[in-house]
This record gives sequence, structure tokens and C-alpha cells, in this order.
Amino acid sequence: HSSQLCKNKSFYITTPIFYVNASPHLGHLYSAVIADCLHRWKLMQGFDSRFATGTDEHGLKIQQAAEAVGKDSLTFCTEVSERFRNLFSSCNISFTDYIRTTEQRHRRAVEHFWSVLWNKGLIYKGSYEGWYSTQDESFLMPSQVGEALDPSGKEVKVSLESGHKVEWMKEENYMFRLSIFRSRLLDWLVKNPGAVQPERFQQAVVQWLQEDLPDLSVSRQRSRLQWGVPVPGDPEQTIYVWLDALVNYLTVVGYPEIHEQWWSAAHHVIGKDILKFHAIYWPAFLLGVGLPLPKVIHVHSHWTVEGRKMSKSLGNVVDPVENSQMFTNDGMRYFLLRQGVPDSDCDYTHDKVIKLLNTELADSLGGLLNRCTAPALNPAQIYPAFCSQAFPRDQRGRAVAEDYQMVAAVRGLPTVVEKHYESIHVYKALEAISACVRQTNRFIQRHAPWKLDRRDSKDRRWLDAIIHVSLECLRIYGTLLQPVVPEISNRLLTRLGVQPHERSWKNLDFLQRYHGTDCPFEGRLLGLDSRLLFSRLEGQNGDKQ
Ligand code: ME8
Repeated sequence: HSSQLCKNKSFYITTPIFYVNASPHLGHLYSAVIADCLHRWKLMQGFDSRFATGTDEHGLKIQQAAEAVGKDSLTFCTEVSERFRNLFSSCNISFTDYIRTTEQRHRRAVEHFWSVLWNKGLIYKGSYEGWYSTQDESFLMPSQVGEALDPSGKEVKVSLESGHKVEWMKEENYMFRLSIFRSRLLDWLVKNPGAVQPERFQQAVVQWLQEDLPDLSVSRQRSRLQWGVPVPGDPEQTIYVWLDALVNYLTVVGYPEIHEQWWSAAHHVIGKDILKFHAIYWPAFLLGVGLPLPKVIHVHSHWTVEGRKMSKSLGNVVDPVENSQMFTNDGMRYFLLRQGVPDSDCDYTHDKVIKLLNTELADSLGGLLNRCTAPALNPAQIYPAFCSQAFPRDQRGRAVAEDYQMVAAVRGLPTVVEKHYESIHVYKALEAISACVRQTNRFIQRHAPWKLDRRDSKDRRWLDAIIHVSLECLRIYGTLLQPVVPEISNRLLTRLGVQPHERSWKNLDFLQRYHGTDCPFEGRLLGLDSRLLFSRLEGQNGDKQ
């Protein structure tokens, strides 16, 4: 694998920046965990990776939320932004930059971006008339609007996609010449089949682009919207919050200065709800100012809770802080990435979390570690020496076909995991790891090493081989799991005596060399950390699951 080690190659990953009108929920943490997993993975591979997240603080929705609680806008934004930052820090989201759109560096970037579009004749003053959803901060075509009853039984117009209320809006605005970019956007998608992933979302964008693409209103009258960046040269207008927000991805890498190294490596993680903004508006703006388009837009689907959409009015919003305390940070991360499927929505229930974590982390992985390190089986607490073959020559008669199948599976595991991490199909990577863990457990079960006699030299060699192979399996699993469950992996690898510098992509050679160096593995002591890898969780009514 060392051939694929990328020293000093740049990688840049972002989450959406989150609106501060409400508290963080499970979905926000999910986006952040996906991006964090990819960031950690790239670091493991030797990339120089940057990872940005932060908060989206301008716009009518935020202005109204601050007014509703009688707070000054900036004070309100600062408070909620801190809650997001604290959530991410406490869940081991290892962002390298936390951007707030109310920062001066961002305002400068937005003003500059606007001026470039303006100077290129891509923005003109016009009058806009149409539907607007404040909750989504989005303009809608008549075909995207339907009717629904509000809580008081009154008939109202809503966005068919989000269900949020829309209003008819008529204003003097600045308009962006979005329409002229239609064929260039299509061209970009045709030439870059993996630009939007998974595939079905790229198809959706191509589909949208078959239809009419009207110019886009990119400002609001100041009388309506004060909370935002004023249009350079026209303080009577405020820049549209989505134009403002999208530029954050550039602010982070130093815009207006252009750092090609980072910008050309940009990967955006987004939820499916904001695909149009990222895969149509954003690329069009970038084409307008003459900057390269993002490398990949990774789209994920949504979490529902017990079969229903998460919403404040249903009172079923999952608080990620509370749940991470209940199930541990790594427990939450593991669940989200193991059950979350990018292509379709997933359902969250406490029972599912408990069952999954007990089965895969406590019993299967934790059980495997316990077995191989139990003093009864491994009284000297060692990681026995390397043998040139998985099973010693004079003992091969004892190994059976399934053993060799397991060895082959674990050898191939890093390549499988890499493919799935890269395409954020993390659940498939975890499924593959989990299947291997089960194979290793069966391997031990099959050979029942506790029945072997240490005093017999042949038995002892076989016993050491079994322990060596099992610990090697665990070393591979622990190394590959680092991007998903950093704390558990650390505990596991420390217990195995694997040093911090032996935990990267280049240390994944299974049973071959001693951790990538040329000397054969001579055996070593296990680490002293003998805490449980993951404690079993109890069900809500106290019953064991
Ligand atoms: O849209 N399941 O911010 P936002 C999974 N500020 N993920 C979910 C989710 C759910 N039920 N609900 C939300 C905004 N998300 C803009 C973005 S970017 C320049 C500006 C995640 O606070 C998902 O990633 O409404 C979604 O895209 C994001 O939260 C929206 O967060």
C-alpha cells in the first residue's frame, strides 16, 4: 500500500455551515462526522488535509429568530454558534477552521466576490417577482409550490420539497445571469461523472438543468433585510444569504487571495436538501468569477426519527449532545456512520443504537480483544513473534480452508475500506470490517486455543500462531477504524502496543513485515491499558439488549 502514500498532497473538506436560528440536531452532527471521517482518513494516508465547518449567520430567518427572543442579532448568533462549536469539539470533530459568516475576513471575501461578478457584467439591476421561502432562504418556481393547511387550518402556499411556507415577493433586486451558465454546467457534469456523488444526485442535477434556468435574485431590499452584507456601492440592498454563505468555502482558504493548492482540492459534504445551491448556484458563481469548480460534492440523505421527519413541532428532534453522552461519542459516531446510507433516508431509534453498539463494538470487537489478551490464554501478555507464513510450516496441518480465507479477506480489507471511505459509503467499509471481525472470532472459536497445552512445544507454537494472527487482525481493524471511532481505536491499538507512528496507511501490511520496516516482527509486549473497549449499554427500561 505504501505506493499510494501521498506525502504533502493537499485535501480540503467542508461541511455546510449551519444556520444559527435553532440548536444543533442529529443531522448537523451527521454531516460533521462524515466530513471528519474523510479528513482523518486523508491524514492517515499522508495528505495535508484541511477541514472547515462553521455557522451561517446572516439572512431574514436569523434576523427574525433573534428578534423573536429579543436579542441583538450578533449576540444571538454568537451564542448559538458557540453551541455548534462545543458540540463538534466534544464529539471529536477535528476541524482545522471554524468559520462564521459574521467575521470580517468573510465580509471582505464576499464583497470582493460580488465586485468581480459585477465587473464582469454578470449582475444587473432588475425587478424580481416570485415565491420565496424564508425557512429555506430559497426562491421557487411556480411548479415547486403547492397548497397545504397551516396549524390553524388556514390554506397556505408551501414549498413542495420542504413543506415550508412561501410568500409572494416583489422587489427591485440585483439579478445574477444564471441562465447563461446552463450549458456550461451541463458540460461540467458530463465531463466529470463523479462531480456529484452518489450518482443519483448527479442525475437529479442534470435533470434540473434540462428545464429552464432563470436568472437568480442575489440581493434583498435593505428595508426587508438588514442582517447581511450590504451590496458594495449600494447600501440600499443586502446580499442574498446563499451567495454570502457559499463564499465561506473560499474565505477559509484565504480568498480574495487564491491558494490553488487548496482550492483545487475542495470537497463539499452536504445534505440532499441543499443540492441545488451547491451543484447549480455555486458552480455557476465560480464559473462567473473564473475559479475552478469543487472536485466532489458528496451528498448524504436525511435521518428520520421513529419513522417521522425530525421537527420542532413534532417534538422529536434528537439532541446530539444528550445522545453522545448516553452512547459515548464514539458510539454515536459509529452508529451514524454504520447505519447512515448516503443514497436514502435512515431512521433513528434508541433501540437500534443500543443493539448495534452492543453487537458490534462490545461483543464482537471488544470480545475479540478480550479473548486474545486474557491472562489465561496469554499469561506473558505478549504479541507473539512473526512467522514467515500465517501458520508455521510444521503446524499447517492444523489450519483449515476457512483460516486461509480469513487471511485473504483481511489482506484485502484495506483496499475495500479505502474505496468505501473515499466515496463516503462508510457503512460499507464498516460492514466489511465487521464481517472480518466475525471471521476472526470464528477462527478462535474453531481452534479453541484455551484447550491447547502450553507445556507442549508444538501446541505452544500453534497457540502463538493463533494469537499472533488474531492480534494482527485486531491491529488492522483498529488502524482502519481510526477515522470512525478515534477513541476506541486508540484504546485498542494502545492495548496491542502499537505506537502512534505505526498507525497510518503504510502500516496496513497484514502478517507481512513488521509494521512496514524491513525487519521481521520479533514479538513485543502488549500495552498496559486494559480498560474495556466498549461497555455494553442497557436498554431504556433497564433490560439487557
Ligand atoms: O442549510 N438528516 O443550514 P442548516 C441529516 N446554512 N442531515 C441533516 C438533517 C437530517 N434530518 N437535517 C439537516 C443550511 N441536515 C445552510 C447551509 S452551506 C453554504 C449553507 C444537515 O442549518 C444537512 O447536511 O439548515 C443539511 O444540508 C444541513 O444539515 C443543513 O443545515
